Amino acid sequence: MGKKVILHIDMDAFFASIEQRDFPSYRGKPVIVGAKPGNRGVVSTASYEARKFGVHSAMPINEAVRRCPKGIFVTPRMDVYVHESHEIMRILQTFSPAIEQISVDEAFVDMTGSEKLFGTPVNAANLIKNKIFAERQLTASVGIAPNKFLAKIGSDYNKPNGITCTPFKKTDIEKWLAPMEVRRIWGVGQKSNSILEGMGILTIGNLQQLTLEFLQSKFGAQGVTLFYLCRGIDEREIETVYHAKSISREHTFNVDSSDRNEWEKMLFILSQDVSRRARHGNVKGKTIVLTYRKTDFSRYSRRITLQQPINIAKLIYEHACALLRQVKEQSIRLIGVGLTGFDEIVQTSLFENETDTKDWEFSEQAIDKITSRFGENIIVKGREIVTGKKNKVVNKRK
Ligand code: TTP
Ligand code: MG
Repeated sequence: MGKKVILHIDMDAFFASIEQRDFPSYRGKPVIVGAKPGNRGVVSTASYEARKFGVHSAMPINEAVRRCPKGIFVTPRMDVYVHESHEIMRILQTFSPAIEQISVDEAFVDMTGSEKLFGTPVNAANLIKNKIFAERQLTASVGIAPNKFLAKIGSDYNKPNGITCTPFKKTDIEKWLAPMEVRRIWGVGQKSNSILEGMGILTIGNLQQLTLEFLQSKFGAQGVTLFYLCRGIDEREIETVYHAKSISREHTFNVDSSDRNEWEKMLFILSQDVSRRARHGNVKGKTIVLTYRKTDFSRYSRRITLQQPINIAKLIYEHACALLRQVKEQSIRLIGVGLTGFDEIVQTSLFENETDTKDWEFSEQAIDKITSRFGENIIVKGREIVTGKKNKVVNKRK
């Protein structure tokens, strides 16, 4: 059986690069996107110029001011970033149908067997980077590997604007991974990392010395995963929308948010994204799931199951808002919405006015078509106009 060719694409300093693209006076300068200086919030991301001063994601914003007093501090424009994310995913879809988006600025693309179309994997990676740059004026880094785990390490290996092809042979892979820090392993959180550190396990090479039995006794199921990942063995498939059992999107607020209006606004953006992906995958779901994380990081979800499966953003949003009204929390850290229950089609309609639903479905499909031709910002929906954030971008496009 031939090896797979998996690419992991990760945009460089994503939010900051968009700001530098849209505001030319920021280019070549330290740009820090995040909470307003003077507040207790954190840095979302920093341009590579700002990183030279030691500024990085999740750092308290006031520490960033101390380290980089001449930095340009910018408040995030989430709706612009989410739309940019869609544009990039749309470009990736022109290279392969097997795409798995894993965050706002990164995705796996399965390029196995595409050599006739796009040449060698390195050539394909260059084509992808060039297309993103030509259409969106943004740079990305790409990892090329036989699996998802190695591809993700690869994209981070030579950032920004780099391409890294990891080894493909077992012994070379183990050697390549050995000197890397354990925290590079995707899924090793701070807790496991500090346990491992306490045991003197600092590198992936150290981890490779431990037996399966030992790792399992220390970490349970995660120990088994660690045993394989530290050797670069990862059998996970690309989970496209077509194979997924659910489609969801979450957002972590920079600081705990107690503003219900902000929660709803974020749900609106997230619902549109979930809806678009469901329409793209030609699926409808009966269950809408609202997820939130309390300020102590504990995670909760509420769900509603309809009689009729849907994929319309307006309905996903309305049901998510109804679920949100049942949440009595004062302040939350994360909010998300998901659609699931794809395969059970029920004949009866929940909606009194079936035509109304069909109209929305039709209108949202039309929006998909228009945006895929002219770009995301050509159309703004009610809620975005009300919030007023989009107007500048829309005018620019007109
Ligand atoms: P990343 O891909 O982790 O970071 P990045 O794209 O800014 O920089 P690079 O990949 O070149 O290292 O995250 C993507 C975006 O997600 C980032 O631009 C801002 C946002 N983000 C946060 O808001 N908070 C965080 O703690 C992190 C890590 C990212
Ligand atoms: Mg990135």
